[in-house]
Amino acid sequence: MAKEDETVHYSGTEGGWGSVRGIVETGLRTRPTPGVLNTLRRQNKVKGFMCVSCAWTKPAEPLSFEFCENGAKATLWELTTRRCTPEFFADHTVSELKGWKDYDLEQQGRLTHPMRYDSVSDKYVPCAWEEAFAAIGAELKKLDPRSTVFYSSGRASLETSYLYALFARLYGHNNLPDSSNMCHETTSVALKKLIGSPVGTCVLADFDLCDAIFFFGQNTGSNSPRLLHPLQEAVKRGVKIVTFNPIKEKGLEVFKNPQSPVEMLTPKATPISTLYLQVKAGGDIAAITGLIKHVLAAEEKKWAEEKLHVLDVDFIEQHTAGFAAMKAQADATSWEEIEHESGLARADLEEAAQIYVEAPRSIAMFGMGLTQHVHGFENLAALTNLWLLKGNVGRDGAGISPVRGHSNVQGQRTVGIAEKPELVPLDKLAEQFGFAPPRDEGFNTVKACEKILSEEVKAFIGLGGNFVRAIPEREMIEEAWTRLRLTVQIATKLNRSHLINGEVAYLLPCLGRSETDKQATGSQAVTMEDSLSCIHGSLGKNKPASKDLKSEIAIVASIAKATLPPNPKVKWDEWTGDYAKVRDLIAETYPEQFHDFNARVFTPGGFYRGNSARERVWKTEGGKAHFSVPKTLRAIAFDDAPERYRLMTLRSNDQFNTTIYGYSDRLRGIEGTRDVLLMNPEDIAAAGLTKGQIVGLKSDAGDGVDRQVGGLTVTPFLLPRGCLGAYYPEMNPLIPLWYHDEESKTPAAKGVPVRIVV
Ligand SMILES: Nc1nc2c(c(=O)[nH]1)N[C@H]1C(S)=C(S)[C@@H](COP(=O)(O)OP(=O)(O)OC[C@H]3O[C@@H](n4cnc5c(=O)[nH]c(N)nc54)[C@H](O)[C@@H]3O)O[C@H]1N2
Ligand SMILES: Nc1nc2c(c(=O)[nH]1)N[C@H]1C(S)=C(S)[C@@H](COP(=O)(O)OP(=O)(O)OC[C@H]3O[C@@H](n4cnc5c(=O)[nH]c(N)nc54)[C@H](O)[C@@H]3O)O[C@H]1N2
Ligand SMILES: [Mo]
Repeated sequence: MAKEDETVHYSGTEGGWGSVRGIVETGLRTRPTPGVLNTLRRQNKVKGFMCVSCAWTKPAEPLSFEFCENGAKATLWELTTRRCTPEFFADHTVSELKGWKDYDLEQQGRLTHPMRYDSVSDKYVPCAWEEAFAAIGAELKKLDPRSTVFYSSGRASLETSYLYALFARLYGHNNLPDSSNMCHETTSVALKKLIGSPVGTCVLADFDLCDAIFFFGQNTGSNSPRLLHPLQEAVKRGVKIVTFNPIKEKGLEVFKNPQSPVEMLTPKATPISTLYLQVKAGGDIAAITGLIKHVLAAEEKKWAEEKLHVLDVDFIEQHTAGFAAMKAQADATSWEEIEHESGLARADLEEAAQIYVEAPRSIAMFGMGLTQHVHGFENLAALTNLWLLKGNVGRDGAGISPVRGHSNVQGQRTVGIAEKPELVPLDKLAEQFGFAPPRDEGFNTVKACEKILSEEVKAFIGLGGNFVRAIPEREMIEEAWTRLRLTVQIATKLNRSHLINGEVAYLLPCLGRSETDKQATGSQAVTMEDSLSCIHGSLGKNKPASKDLKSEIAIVASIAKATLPPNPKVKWDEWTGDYAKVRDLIAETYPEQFHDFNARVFTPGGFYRGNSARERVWKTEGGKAHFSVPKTLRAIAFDDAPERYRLMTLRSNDQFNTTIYGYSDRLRGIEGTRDVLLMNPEDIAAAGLTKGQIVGLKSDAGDGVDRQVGGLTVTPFLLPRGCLGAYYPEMNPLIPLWYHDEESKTPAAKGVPVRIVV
């Protein structure tokens, strides 16, 4: 491995003054409204508003500032005083705006008026809300419901999501892809199949009881920084943290708590990971198999010497199936193969495994580094194997804990945004609303893209998000997109997806979560579910960015009303007037989880909606937790070949998905640009390249399609050999649409086969 001083890196710590500066710089750029400090003080507190950044949980006893650098940036971004007005659209054609960078589009600020695309002038022109709803309703009525797609990004509240999904089903389809199809869908599919619950099994209290935490492919310092506080507390208690990540991410190395005067004013900082292993991209199945081999060897030894167990044999016996086959496979896998595939030394894997062996209670955490692979399912199956061995599921202080992305992405699934009809209580909906819900499987994100390419899809509604920027195969999709009959985007800020329009196109501006939402019965609260399955109320109090904004609920309900025939059980206006009534509907559909919903909205720390796997009730085929035999040791679906690299598409510390706040990836030491290609110095030399050289990348997926991105500066970086890093979403044109997890169809954005072009 190359040495750090030969590479670009950050020499500070996560948190500390750097994160304070990060917030201030975003503040200077977005020019937030006065009173922003009061808003930040209310962030993630009871009766406050819930952060629009990540989905990490909101504790019952919050810190005095329960927000992080990136949460503050997200709030400042929403509270900007900049406005993207009808005058702006009068000055620029849509074709001209297509030439702008994503950053510059969003920098125009908050959208203020409903706009209709006028193809004659190639401009967005203002239109009245009622006119927009009537026109969209008229278009939808003419279409076959199954030729339409209702997408959602993971930000909309439980109330909006429930009504949006209900609208789709009343209209006649299950085409409800959402951002989680590109994200933790692998988790939802794998954990459901293996332990019978699609979500994580931990609660916050588990972090106070565990003895070890293992991180796989999750960049806490940038993407869920508030999680660093419980981690820091855990480290202080002596908890061992082991990280598997091709990149040495700062947040998992050391943390300087920006809320601790002692740490801010002295050189003091908390080291986070006890052991940090730079696994090859796609090498986790092999690495985990190595850990399993060591655990099994430790069991044999302990039994031989002391007649005691390392494994939780009672748990395995009572609660699981498939142990013998899994063990046989691990025994048959050689250490040579494991070392080759993981890029890690046996001794290091044994050291990590010994921490697992010795820890009475362990938590596994993971993110996109496991889910966004062709064999992402196998990554999670391997991890589940390891966790079942010691009964680390369904026990206090232990568990499997995916770190979710968008602030309500998990909750949307909970209340019906799902293309899979079996995940939704359709009989209950039929009874509640007096209709026959569609029972056929709808489109997920990849399927929606395929059907847009084949022109079977005619209309697309986007409830937030930036679909054409977030998906793979961008260029092909953008081209097909213009053949859609109808595109409707509900958004807060202008982005690329708003510039690729169907024949009839509307851009509808909505309130942000931090803003007052006044309806017929007064100011409304909304709710969301965090990564640990706790539900929180959120109350916006800021003055809306424009008097012409509507809430997401009002927009969804108005489009639905303009589309559907009257139904006495479906009361769009009444629901829009009082969101508590929507919560009553949710409670009626999902009584086990949402009983007394309205009474519990502002429970400190949220209310826990429960998880069967935590109770060791396995809602799986056969009623047991499943060990499985990995199909492969490599999460990437192609062989090594000369000049072929594994590209990981990465988030910087200065973006939220496709929203680019700025050009500073401080925690990786990259400043002023996003057009970089991170590469091991030895690979740079071996490829005959030089630091600073401008190169391009070409997809090497072997399907004959030419996919290229150029203009990248070769940047020496501490990565395993053969792995490259570059930023998402800029690299998305390189990812074939068919390159996704086999089981869940999550695009494989972390192991893209590429070549370098000079
Ligand atoms: N500030 C900020 N916060 C965010 C977001 C944001 O963009 N900005 N996005 C939100 C969303 S929607 C999501 S889903 C989450 C995403 O948060 P994460 O799950 O952290 O996702 P990424 O940043 O894409 O990458 C995760 C890590 O995986 C590592 N990695 C890549 N390939 C592999 C591999 O094969 N094995 C292992 N072990 N590691 C690998 C990368 O080095 C990186 O550190 O964050 C959410 N929070
Ligand atoms: N190559 C590659 N591709 C990826 C990933 C990757 O790691 N690598 N990650 C994937 C992941 S994990 C995800 S989650 C997706 C993200 O995909 P999306 O969720 O579709 O994208 P975002 O960038 O989060 O959407 C940003 C837009 O949302 C709108 N918005 C913001 N706030 C609100 C609001 O309150 N209401 C409404 N209606 N709109 C709002 C704004 O207009 C903003 O421009 O991308 C995926 N794509
Ligand atoms: Mo995500």
